[in-house]
Amino acid sequence: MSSSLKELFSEELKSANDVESINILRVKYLGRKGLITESLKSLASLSLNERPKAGKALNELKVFIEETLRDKELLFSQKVLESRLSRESLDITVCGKYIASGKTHPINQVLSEIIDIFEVMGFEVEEGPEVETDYYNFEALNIPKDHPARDMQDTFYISDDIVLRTQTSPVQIRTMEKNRPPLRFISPGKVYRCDSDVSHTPMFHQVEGLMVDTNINFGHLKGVIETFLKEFFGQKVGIRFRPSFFPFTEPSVEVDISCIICESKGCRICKETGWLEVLGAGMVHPKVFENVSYDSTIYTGFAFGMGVERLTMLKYSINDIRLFFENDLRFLRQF
Ligand code: 2U9
Repeated sequence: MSSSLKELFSEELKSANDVESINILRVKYLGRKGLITESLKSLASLSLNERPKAGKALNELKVFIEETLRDKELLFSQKVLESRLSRESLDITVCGKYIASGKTHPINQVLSEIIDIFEVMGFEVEEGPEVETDYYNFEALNIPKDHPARDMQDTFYISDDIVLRTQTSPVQIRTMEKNRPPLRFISPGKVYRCDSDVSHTPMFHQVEGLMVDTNINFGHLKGVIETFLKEFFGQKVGIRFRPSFFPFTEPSVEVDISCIICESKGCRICKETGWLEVLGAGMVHPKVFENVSYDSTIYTGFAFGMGVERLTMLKYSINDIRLFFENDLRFLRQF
């Protein structure tokens, strides 16, 4: 039985000339229903005398087939590898391929930095629509239709009643309408004004902030603004608050930092004053609280607003705001 099987195997092996056909032979002879396996099972039908001899011969054949197939498989896979190695080559002296990778725009980098600083002080982040109603952009903020403050912000009108928001303050109104105090959040985002020169673009970014609770006073405003400016411009920066006017805050202030370009010696950027205006702020006007049905005899709050492009220009000594939007990679790659 085993000698005829061995002959059959040797015959078939002659025509096996790749790894694939070796595997087919392995299944045919050694598989669960293979010839060797089946022959081993049929040993049971032999007489007790014949069984040991036939069993031994079959086991020897099994080992022979296993070893022969393993050797042949190794040989064929080596041949495949050798032929691949002779066909393919790798020149390790060739220069690598340059793969351009994108990165965050400087304005978004600074925006993230501003958000991080306020988040550490416990401020949440709120967002809202860029196309707004006249009510949320102006009326609710104590800027009625014929108010001169409307001329200060050259508005893009979509229709009589719909505008591109000129500030992110409408987000504060919407958030106050939906929640009750205490509130502490900032609203970063794009705003639009019909204006264009070295320091103005029709679209720019603002971060406004609001904190409302019982007993919030001007000291809280000063503390938060000073902490922010020192974190952003460095602990040594000088800070001053000047009285100002906004329809939505009373009292109102504008905040200056010591000129970081000339170290307060006087230069073109600070107009020889040694100071740079960086943001506006104030205590929320009682009219604004009335508009969102907050009792202004119980609640007080402070608000502030800043332009992200202006802060970025001061931080990195950039003299033309339009550079941010021209997408010149030589400029953008520097950040
Ligand atoms: C509510 C009440 C009050 C937000 C404020 C300013 C002062 C301010 C300017 C800075 C530079 C706009 O980007 S900029 O041109 N902003 O001076 N903004 S107080 O006051 C608010 C906001 C929302 C409900």
